[in-house]
Amino acid sequence: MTLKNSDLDLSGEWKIQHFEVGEKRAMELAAAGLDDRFWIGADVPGDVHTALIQRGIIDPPYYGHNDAKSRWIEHKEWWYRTNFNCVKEMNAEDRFELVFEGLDTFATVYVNGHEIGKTANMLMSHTFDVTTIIRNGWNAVAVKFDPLSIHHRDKEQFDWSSYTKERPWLRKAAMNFGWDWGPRMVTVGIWGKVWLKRSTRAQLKSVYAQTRAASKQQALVDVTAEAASVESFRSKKRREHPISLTCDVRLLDAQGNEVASAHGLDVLAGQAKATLSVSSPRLWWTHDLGEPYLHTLEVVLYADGREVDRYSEPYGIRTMELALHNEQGESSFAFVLNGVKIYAKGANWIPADHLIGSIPEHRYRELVELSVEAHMNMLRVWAGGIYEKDVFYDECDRQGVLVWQDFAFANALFPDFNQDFMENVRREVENNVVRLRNRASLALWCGNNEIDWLYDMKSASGDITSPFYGELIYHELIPEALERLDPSRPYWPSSPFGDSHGMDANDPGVGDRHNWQVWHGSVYPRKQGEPPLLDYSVEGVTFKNYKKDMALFSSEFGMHASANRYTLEKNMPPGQFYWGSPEMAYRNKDTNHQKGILLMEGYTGIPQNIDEYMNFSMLTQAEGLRYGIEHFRRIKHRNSGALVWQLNDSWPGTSWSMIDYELLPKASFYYGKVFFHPVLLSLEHEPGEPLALWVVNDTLEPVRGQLQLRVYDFEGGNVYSSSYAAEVGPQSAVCVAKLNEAEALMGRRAQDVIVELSAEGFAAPSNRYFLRDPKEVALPESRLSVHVNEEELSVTVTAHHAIARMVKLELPLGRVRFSDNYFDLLPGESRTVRLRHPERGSLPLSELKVSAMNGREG
Ligand code: BMA
Repeated sequence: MTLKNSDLDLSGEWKIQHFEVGEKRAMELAAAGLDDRFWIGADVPGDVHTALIQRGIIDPPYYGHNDAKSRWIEHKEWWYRTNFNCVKEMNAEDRFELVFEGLDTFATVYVNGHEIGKTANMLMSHTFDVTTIIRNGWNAVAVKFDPLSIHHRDKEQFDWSSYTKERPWLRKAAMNFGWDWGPRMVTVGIWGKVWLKRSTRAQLKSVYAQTRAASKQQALVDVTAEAASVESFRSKKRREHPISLTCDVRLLDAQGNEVASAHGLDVLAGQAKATLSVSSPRLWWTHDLGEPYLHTLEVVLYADGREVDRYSEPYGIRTMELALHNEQGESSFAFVLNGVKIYAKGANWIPADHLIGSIPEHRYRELVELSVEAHMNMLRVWAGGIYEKDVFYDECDRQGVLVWQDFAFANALFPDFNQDFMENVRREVENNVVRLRNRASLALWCGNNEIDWLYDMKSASGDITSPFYGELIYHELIPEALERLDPSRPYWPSSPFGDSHGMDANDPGVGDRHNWQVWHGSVYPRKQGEPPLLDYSVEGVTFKNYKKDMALFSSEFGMHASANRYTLEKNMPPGQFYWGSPEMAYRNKDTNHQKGILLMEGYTGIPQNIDEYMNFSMLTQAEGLRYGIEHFRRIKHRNSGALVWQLNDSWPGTSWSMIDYELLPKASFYYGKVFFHPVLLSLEHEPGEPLALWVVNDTLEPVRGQLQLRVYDFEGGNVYSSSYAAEVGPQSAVCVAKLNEAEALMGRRAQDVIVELSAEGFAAPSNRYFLRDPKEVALPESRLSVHVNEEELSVTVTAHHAIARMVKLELPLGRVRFSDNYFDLLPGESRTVRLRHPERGSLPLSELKVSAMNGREG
C-alpha cells in the first residue's frame, strides 16, 4: 500500500513494555497522558524480540540455544505506545482511519484512551475509523497484545496439528511455533506499517484490474474501482445534494505516456467500471521468456469534480491460466502465460526470518535476485508462513517471477464449525485477495499445504478419528470469496491435490505432487484409505527414487544440506563446530536425524568430520536435486513444473534450503544455474546402462547445433569424444543420442571418468557427470592455484595434476555473491569467479579460503 500526502505515517520508534496479565488496568496503560518515559524503545514495523535484541535485553536468539532463553516473551502481556500530532479542522468532510498492516496477534487498540477495537488475526491488515476521537493536535495510540495462551487454553484440541496443538484457533504464522526446519519463536508486536489515513469527502475502497485478453495486437484490461463518500454525520446534515462521484482510469507506460484511458466514469452503486483497450501492448513476461514489463495503473476519484483520491500502482498486462488438460485431452497441470504454456522452475518460499516484522527489505530483493540468477521463474509462498509483505510481490513483479500463493493453512485441522473462526478466516481471505489480486506475478491461489492429502493418510493410520475439520475453508469459503473478488485467477484447493482411480491426493496422474519418498522415505504410490508406509533404508530415501516419479507438476521435493561454514560458525558457541556436536544437532529440527545419514550413506558415504559433513551433504543435495529436476524436465511432455523444497531459511539451521540464512547459497544453488537453465543438456544414465544424451529447450525458439560428448579421465586425458546434430523445437525435450557405456569408456573403468556435455552453435551451459556415485569413486589428489584480483574483486582458480571436485570459495561474510562456486575443474582448467556484496565496495579477500573435496591450495 502506498501512502498519500494526506496520510500520516506512524512507523518509527514506539515505546513498549510488558506486564503480567491482570497486573495493571488497561485504562491506566492506555491513558493518553501516561508517563511512558521509562518504557523501552521499539521500531514499528518490527517485533518485541528484535527490540529486545537491539537493546541488549535478550541475547541474540539464533546463537547457540539462546532461543530457549527468550521463551518468557510469549507469556507476557505486551504494550506498544506512541503519539502524534494531527491537524483536524472543525466540520471538515474528513474521515480518519487508523490502518495497521500487521498486528501479531491478539491486540486491543486504544486512541486517546478510548478502546477502539480488538483484533485476532496476524495475517491481514486492520483498519479502524477514528474520525470522532481524533483530536486536533496531540493524540495517543496504545496497543495491548495478549499472550496467546489466553485465547487457546480453553479451546478444544484436535487430533492433528503438526508441531503444536495450539495453532488451529490462532490466525498466526504457523512456523512461529516451530517447524521441521526452525525453532519455536512466538513473536508479538506491530509487524506491519501503521498510518493515519485521511480521506476528504470520498475515498477509493479498492481497485481491481484484470487482463481479460492479451495478444500482440491488443489487450483488454477490465478495471473496477470501488468508491464511497466519507461524509460524516454532521456534513450530511448540512448537505442538500448527495456528492457526485466520478473516476478517471489511465494506463501509463514506463515513460509515463498514456496508452489507454477512460474518463468521467460515474460511480454507480459504489462502482465505476471501464475496459481499457491497449493496442500493440507490451506484455508482462517472466524474465526467462521476455521482459516483465510494468505499466502504471492510475485511478483518480473526483467528488463533485474535485480530485479527492488517487490510486497509482505498477500493473503488468498478462493473462494466466492453469491448464488441467493438454491438447490431446490428457491430464496436465501447466501454467499458461499470455497463451504460452510454461515450464515452472523454482522453489518453495518460507518467511525470510522467524522475526517477520523486522526483516529488512533488501533481504526480499536479494532472495528474489538470487532466484532469478538460478533461472527460477516461480516461487511458492508456502502456507505455514504469511501472505508476504508488499515488497516481496513488488520484487516478483519487477523481476519477472511468478508466485504460487498458498492460503495460510498448513498441516492441521481447523475449526470450520465455529462461526467466529470462520468469520475471521473470511475477512483474512478477502483482505489478502483484494490486496494481491492486481499483481502480475500472482499466478495461483492454493487452499492449503498438504491438508487434504495428510488427512487421508492420518485417518487411514488411525491418528485422526475426527471429521475433516477445515474442509469448508478450502472447498467452500475460499472458492466463494475468489468467485466474487478474483474470478479470473486459477484456484487449486490444496497442494498436493487431485486423484484418479482410487489414488491418494498425491496421484502422479492428476494435479500437483510432493515427492517425500526421497528424504522422508514415504512409500509411493499409495491408494486412498491405505495406511501410509515408511521405508527408512538407504533404498527408501535415495534420490534415485525421483526417476520413478511421473508427476504432472512437482511442487515439493528436496533434501537437507549443511549451511555454509560462516553461517554455522557465527551462530555456534566456541568448541561446538564439529560433526555430531550438541549444537550441530540442535540446528537440525527434522524428525529422525537418521534420514540425512541414510541418504549420504548411499551416495557419498557417511561423513566423519564437519568438513566432510558440509561437503557430503551439499554434494548430495546438489546432485540429488539435479537428478530429480533433469528427470522432470526430460519428461516435459507430461511434467510442467519443478519447485524445490525449499529456497531459503528463516534461521541459521540445517534444512532443505538452497540458500542459507546468511544469504550464502549452498552448492545446489550453483548447480541450479545449469539444471534450471532454459536450455539444458542432460545425461540420463544408470550404472551399466546406455548413456542417453538429452537437450531440453524451454525457450520459444528452436535450438540447432551440435551436442558434444567428451569423456575424460581424472588426469584430464581425453578418453572419448563424439558429436551429434541436435535440432530441438521450442519447448521440447529430445533424446539426441544413446550410446553404450562400454563405447564411451574405451576400456576404462566407469568410476574413473567424467563425462562432459557441451553445446556448439547454440547457447547452453555445459554439464558434467560422474558415471558412478562418489563413494565408489577414488579421486586422486588435486592441487589448486589461486589468483586473487583485489581491484576487480575476482578470483581465478586453476586445478593441477587431477580433476578437482567441488571447488569451493569461502569468505567469513554473509550476503557475498560469487558468480560461481562449488564447481569441478579438470586439470589445467581455470575458472574466474567474480565476487560482489550488495553493500560493500571491498571484501576481506585476504581471508578467502579455496579448497576442493580432493585438494587444496598449493
Ligand atoms: C513438506 C512441507 C513442509 C515441510 C517439508 C519438509 O511437508 O510442506 O511442511 O517443512 O515438507 O518436511
